[in-house]
Amino acid sequence: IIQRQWWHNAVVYQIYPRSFNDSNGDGIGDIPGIIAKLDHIKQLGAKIIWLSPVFQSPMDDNGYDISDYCAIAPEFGTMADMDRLIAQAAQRGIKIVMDLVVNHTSDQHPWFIESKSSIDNPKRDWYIWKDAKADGSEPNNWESFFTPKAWEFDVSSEQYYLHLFSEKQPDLNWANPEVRDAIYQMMHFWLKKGLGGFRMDVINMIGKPADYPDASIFDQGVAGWEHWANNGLCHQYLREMHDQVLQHYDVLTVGETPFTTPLDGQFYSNPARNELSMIFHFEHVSIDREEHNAVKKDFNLVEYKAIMNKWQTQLQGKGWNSLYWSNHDQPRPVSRYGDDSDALRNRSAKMLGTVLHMMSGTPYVYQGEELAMTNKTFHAIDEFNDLMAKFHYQKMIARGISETQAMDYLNTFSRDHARVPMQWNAEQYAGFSTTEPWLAVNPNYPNINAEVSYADPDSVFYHYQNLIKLRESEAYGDVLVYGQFELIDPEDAEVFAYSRTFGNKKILVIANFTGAALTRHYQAAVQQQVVNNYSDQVEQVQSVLLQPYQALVLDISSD
Ligand code: ISL
Ligand code: CA
Repeated sequence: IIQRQWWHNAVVYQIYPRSFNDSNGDGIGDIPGIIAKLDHIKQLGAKIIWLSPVFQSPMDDNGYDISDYCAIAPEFGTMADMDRLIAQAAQRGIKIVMDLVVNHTSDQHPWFIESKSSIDNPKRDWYIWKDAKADGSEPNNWESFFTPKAWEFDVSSEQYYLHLFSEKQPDLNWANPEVRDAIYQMMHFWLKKGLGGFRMDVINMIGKPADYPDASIFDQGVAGWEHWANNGLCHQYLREMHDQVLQHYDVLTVGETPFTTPLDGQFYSNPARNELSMIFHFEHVSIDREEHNAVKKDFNLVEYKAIMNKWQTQLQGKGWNSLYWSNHDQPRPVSRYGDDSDALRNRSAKMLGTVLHMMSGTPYVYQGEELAMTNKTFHAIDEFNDLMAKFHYQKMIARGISETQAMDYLNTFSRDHARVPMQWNAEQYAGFSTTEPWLAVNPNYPNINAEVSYADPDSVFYHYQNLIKLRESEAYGDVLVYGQFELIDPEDAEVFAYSRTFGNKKILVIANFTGAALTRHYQAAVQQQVVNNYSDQVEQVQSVLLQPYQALVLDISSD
């Protein structure tokens, strides 16, 4: 068994500050607004908050474009507010994890302004500047996540700079030791305030090969990733970061890492390698779409189970998993994997929470997931705020897809589904703000909100509270946190069943992923029912009738 860490049995609650709670009536969520709602998170039971960026930013990508790492964006508050948030959270036993966005900065960061000012500026080499090819074209054929090409031409200095995201998010040059040192100093500045750690934005992209070769793989996402994702340089920089910074603090670090396999997962999270605590992989959120091409695919439970199975088993004792259904970049899980109709919304949301929280790893809950908030219907492209929605829309239209089909894709996958305001109560603007919010609320807020959830003992909120408690419990903590995972019936396309074993303790998780009643047969003697999202008592599983979206956790220990 791996050495115990404080973040092993804790649950992380993610806050997207712009959309959480507006304290001063300007329509934008802010830090005092978060402080006012800390008891919501405490009541839920999460011990860690991951705060999406609150740093000074022109907000081209809502804060993932930072212009000063050591200042708070005025619309979110002040440094004093941030210090107060850390202290107020600590009083409730909650640690704050901040977002470390250091693959790129904003083009308004003073470092980039200097770097751009001339070819011989001392900061020129802090970013990635290259000459055009002989024919005047881009230095190589890499693509960007948010624009067609990863290179932007600067007319005044006649060179291109690299941006894997928007042209307002130039990539830092990690090959330059001065850049790395500046980032490490900045990390000390924040960690000294008593942070619980960092979520590291696209941290697996910081290593760029010195020769900037052309991409040759074009059908698996953003062209170029074979060169800049998960390479040896990235691991070397992370070990240096650990040595210079992280080893001095007892913190949680989670790398956001698209294009990773379980072997990469071991490389990043095996404690002996001194890199990160854990990573977010993207395999399960890539089943139902080709994101880069904005193409929908069918969700397939067999594939989902195979993915989870390989991560669960291959990291067992060799690393650590993070577990998530959603975040600020993903649609709402109940709409995506469950059924968001009035009849089955709560049922299916509880089922999804149950299967996730009973697996091995650190679970993440994205704001509103505990209320089973749903996707919203957008009626026209200009209702979206997100730059990625606009880019994907243009891509689809250019490919000859109808406006209706393009809107259908975005109504399924847009990042804005996660970013509409948090639904607190049935008052105007969902209690999020006293004025028109920056992104319009989902009209279903009178029925789906925190106040309604608190008042209903059978709500998704209390179900999540119970799941979170179980991980910390005397009876089931160890088996849930450290138990061996075993997938049952990999080919069953309707039911996800698995067991977890730790010493004599064994639990069985059974979840119906469909809206139909099904009968299944398992060889196990039920000692006790631990979780059930229906009110029946399950005493045997030799032949068990599963109601639509039913989820069961059963103690099947043999002693
Ligand atoms: O948004 C995505 C999934 O729908 C991804 O393709 C995303 O762009 C990628 O995972 C990187 O995401 C992170 O970095 C981006 C930022 O826009 C995202 O919000 C952030 O999570 C650039 O900083
Ligand atoms: Ca505000």
